[in-house]
Amino acid sequence: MYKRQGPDDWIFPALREGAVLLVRGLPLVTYLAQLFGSARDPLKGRQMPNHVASRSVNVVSWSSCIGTQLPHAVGAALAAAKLGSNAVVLAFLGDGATSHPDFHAALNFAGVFRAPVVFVCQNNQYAISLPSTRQTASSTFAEKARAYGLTEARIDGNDAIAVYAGIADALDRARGGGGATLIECVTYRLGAHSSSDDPSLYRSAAEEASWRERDPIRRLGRHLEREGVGSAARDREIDAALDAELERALAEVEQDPRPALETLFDDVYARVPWHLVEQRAELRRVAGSRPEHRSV
Ligand SMILES: Cc1ncc(C[n+]2csc(CCOP(=O)(O)OP(=O)(O)O)c2C)c(N)n1
Ligand SMILES: [Mg+2]
Repeated sequence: MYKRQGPDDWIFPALREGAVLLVRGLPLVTYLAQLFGSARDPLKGRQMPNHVASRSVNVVSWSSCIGTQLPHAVGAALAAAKLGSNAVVLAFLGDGATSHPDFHAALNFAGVFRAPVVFVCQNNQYAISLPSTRQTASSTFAEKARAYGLTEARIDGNDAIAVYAGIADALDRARGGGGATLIECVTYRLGAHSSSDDPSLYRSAAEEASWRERDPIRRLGRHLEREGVGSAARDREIDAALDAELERALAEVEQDPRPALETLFDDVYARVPWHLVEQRAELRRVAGSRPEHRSV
């Protein structure tokens, strides 16, 4: 049986792994508070709304600069090994990140120093509008592992069970001292890259339709149904329960105040230097005399 990820393991996400925080136990209201940047947001409203992160579940913030998380992940993995911890680091990237120098530096370090890290490349065929055939002349992304002495794996990314088994296998190998793995999960981005993207400008409806038939969620649903542990009725029940939970959490977080203005000065210095103490006091005076600047 494969071992699951442990609570001491770290996750360095790319653009599309937000749900992992909830899977690892972050309360939904905390997740939403970060989207809203409200007082309950552990990052105090300073991070981009969809860059949700939390130390409580060992998930670091992702960066808008594609690929920068990869050397950080290797550093964290090497640090864990040096400290004698059993922790392994799981680092995610898109196909687009493989052209960034950080990807190559990270894989090289991971190979040379046998870092306990697993790289998961979500090859969804496009980096915004650029197809993966223009991203690389290699026949696969997985084979790039070979040049750096990593184990390579290529998985059907629309097969949830294959993804689980492949990643669990690589985590076991890393934890057992067997070195790093680069996994390529072959999948497709059915939606737009972002709200400002129009995929109809660079890909055909027929291509989208062919991938829609392989929708991984419906595929897992069909599998569970065949195994006798799922059904369309059960899915509807789960959807309704989740919708209700989300509605409740949204209603609660919408009532939250904004972070207090003086929190602007928190978390940068262990001891706030004198000039910032002065500025904080000045801010309190100004905000106190101008209600529109008060935080609540
Ligand atoms: C270093 C860097 N270069 C360019 C960009 C602009 N950019 C934002 S997202 C993106 C595409 C990323 O593609 P991929 O890694 O495949 O992720 P996907 O959108 O498919 O999830 C690019 C080029 C950026 N954010 N950072
Ligand atoms: Mg991509």
